[in-house]
Amino acid sequence: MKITAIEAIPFAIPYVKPLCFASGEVHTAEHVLVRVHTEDGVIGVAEAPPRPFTYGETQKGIVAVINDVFGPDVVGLTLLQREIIRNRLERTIGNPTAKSAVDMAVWDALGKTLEQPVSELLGGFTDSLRVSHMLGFADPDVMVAEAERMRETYGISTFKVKVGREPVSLDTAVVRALRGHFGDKIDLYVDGNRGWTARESARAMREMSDLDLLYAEELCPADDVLGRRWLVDQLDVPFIADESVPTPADVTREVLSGAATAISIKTARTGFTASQRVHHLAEGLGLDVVMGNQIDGQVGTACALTFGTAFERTSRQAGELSNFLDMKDDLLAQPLQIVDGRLHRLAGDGIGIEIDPDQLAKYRTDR
Ligand code: MUC
Ligand code: MG
Repeated sequence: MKITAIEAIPFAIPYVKPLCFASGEVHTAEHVLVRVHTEDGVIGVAEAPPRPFTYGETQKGIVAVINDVFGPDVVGLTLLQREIIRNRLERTIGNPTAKSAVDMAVWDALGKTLEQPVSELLGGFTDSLRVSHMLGFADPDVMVAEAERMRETYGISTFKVKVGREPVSLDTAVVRALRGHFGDKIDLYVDGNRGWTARESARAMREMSDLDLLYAEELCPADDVLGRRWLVDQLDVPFIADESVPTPADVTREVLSGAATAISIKTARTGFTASQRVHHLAEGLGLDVVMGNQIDGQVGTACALTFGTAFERTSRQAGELSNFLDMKDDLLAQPLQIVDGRLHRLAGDGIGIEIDPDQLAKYRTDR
């Protein structure tokens, strides 16, 4: 079970259409495939999606930090020494997606070595999740048409609408159009990616108070400390902390200060090891959690599915597991299939995915 090498392979797959939101936009999945090799010939895989506008990581930076820092930290340890691995990776405060991809590739290698699915090693609660789809910025009729297509083609009926533009009526009009078109056939929540001030957020939430929203996510910056508490205090829906809680300690700080009342768990950001801690913390505090999407490809989505199916609390709400559908292509030998609005756990050991070598050769950018 000894880890002998870690590879960080950059690849680029274009999107059919860009995903735009208050903090940035994504046109191409310029991700990093991480492969952990063991002395037994097992290879664990995971992917790191750099989000420079959120965490400051870039594709080149992820490759460099894995090759120069995290790889040497981890090579020579065994797959069972995950707390030592975590301890060494956590010496670095930043680089959340690079650390998480290494952590999840180690878990994948462990599952493959033990011939067990990682979802069962983590908790094994259920075998599928309801899927929630993220709708990026667009005009109301375009958003309604996309939601209609997602419902008809994949049976998806939960939508997270990106908001945070000025004036707030640009976004509230979209949410109103979706509710008007679908009535109570869909569930809706909104994510501002810190685009509004606390005052704008309060105004927008008042304008949408008749639209039966499930949640509001990261509408204004957590650094607007008192404004954010003022906002969260007046809402009658849970307020999800996403990019303001990259570590379990951030969850404690934000929740105990009244700046959030629910948590987005993103395996791209906290891997499996730290996501377990975030989950347990949320359970102890009695908070809702949503399996979030760091605009993951199919490898990353399989990781979110693995974690989300492991626990009762992570499988209560629809998980954000569908934005890989906007990519032109992907790396998996067996593409993920959303059927009747659900994604089912994969049959194989580990995370349950297999990388198609021809697809990797086609999209990797280091050769
Ligand atoms: C989300 O939930 O915010 C957009 C930016 C990011 O960091 O993640 C995505 C989705
Ligand atoms: Mg978010």
